[in-house]
Amino acid sequence: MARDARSRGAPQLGSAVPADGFREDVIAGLSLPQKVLPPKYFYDAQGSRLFEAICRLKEYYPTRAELALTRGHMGEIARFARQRGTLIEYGSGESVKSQLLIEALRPSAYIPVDISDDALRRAAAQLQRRFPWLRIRPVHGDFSRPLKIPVAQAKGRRVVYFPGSTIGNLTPEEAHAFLRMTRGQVGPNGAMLVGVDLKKDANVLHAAYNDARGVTAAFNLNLLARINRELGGDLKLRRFRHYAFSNPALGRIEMHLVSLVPQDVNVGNHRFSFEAGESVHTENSYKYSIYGFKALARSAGFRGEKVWLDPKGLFALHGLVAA
Ligand code: SAH
Ligand code: AVI
Repeated sequence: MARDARSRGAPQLGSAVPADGFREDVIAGLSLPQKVLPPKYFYDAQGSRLFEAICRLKEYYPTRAELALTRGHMGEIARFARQRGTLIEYGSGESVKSQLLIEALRPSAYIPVDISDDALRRAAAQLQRRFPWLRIRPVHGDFSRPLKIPVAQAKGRRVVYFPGSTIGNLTPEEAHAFLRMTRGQVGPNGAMLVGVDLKKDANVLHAAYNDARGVTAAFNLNLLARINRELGGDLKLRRFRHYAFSNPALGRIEMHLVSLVPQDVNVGNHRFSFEAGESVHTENSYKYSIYGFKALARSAGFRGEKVWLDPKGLFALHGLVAA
């Protein structure tokens, strides 16, 4: 079903979101011995706004670091990606970094893909105002499943852009499958630019996911609020606490929501019991060494050709070419 965004100046939104799996995934995830909820459901309109607020927090370094490295190396990044091709961006959100890339690459088409209808619409309308010459083909879709991207009429080299270390929210196996899919999409002459957060001091990571103002906690808890809003749940947010910790052995930050009391919750006509201290695992955020990410990319059919770092060495942008 294509959603209509044909108000003046707004690019039309294509949709590749299959029949809503939110209810099924919530019921299945809360039925497991270790309860889980997939992080892709964070991003309803409220969740997207909260993520944008996280990006502006002093503790959350990845956005600033990636912006700094993109600005600092833009000439080289543009020579690597080449001008006037097709730019496909996954998890585009606000498309802030994309604006720098669009300015430098002058692509013949820009295809932002996002599960957040709200973020996609806002970004596409803003980009169209800023770049009236640009052909924008937004796709409302879920990249954790095979996706068809409308590149048929587009000319030039295909470059997939995946910034923000969103790849870190996938397990390494899911990241491998995702990279295989994009390798197929860019074709033999294509390339990929992937923003990847680097492994670092656990204290720096801890602060980034436990900010003093509680915005990350609100982002995490919004998932329960979304279940209440959309699935008729009766979860009491005050009975859960945000809990995020670094797990260096598994190379990731984990986010959980911990039940503060023994309780039963209802989602539609399903009931789930929580012990005091029991958690729902809501997100992993994997951090990769440069070598580790290149090895993952290689296993999916890419060759790591370039790596750009921010001045503090916190974050990496990988330039991959089809191997
Ligand atoms: N690229 C931006 C936003 C990163 S936040 C940045 O670098 O700041 C992650 C983005 O990915 C959000 O906009 C979210 O809606 C989107 N996203 C998360 N899981 C997704 C999925 N499975 N399919 C499509 N988009 C997804
Ligand atoms: C989108 N993604 C890369 C963010 C991250 O850092 O894993 C989401 C996030 N979760 C908590 N803070 C930010």
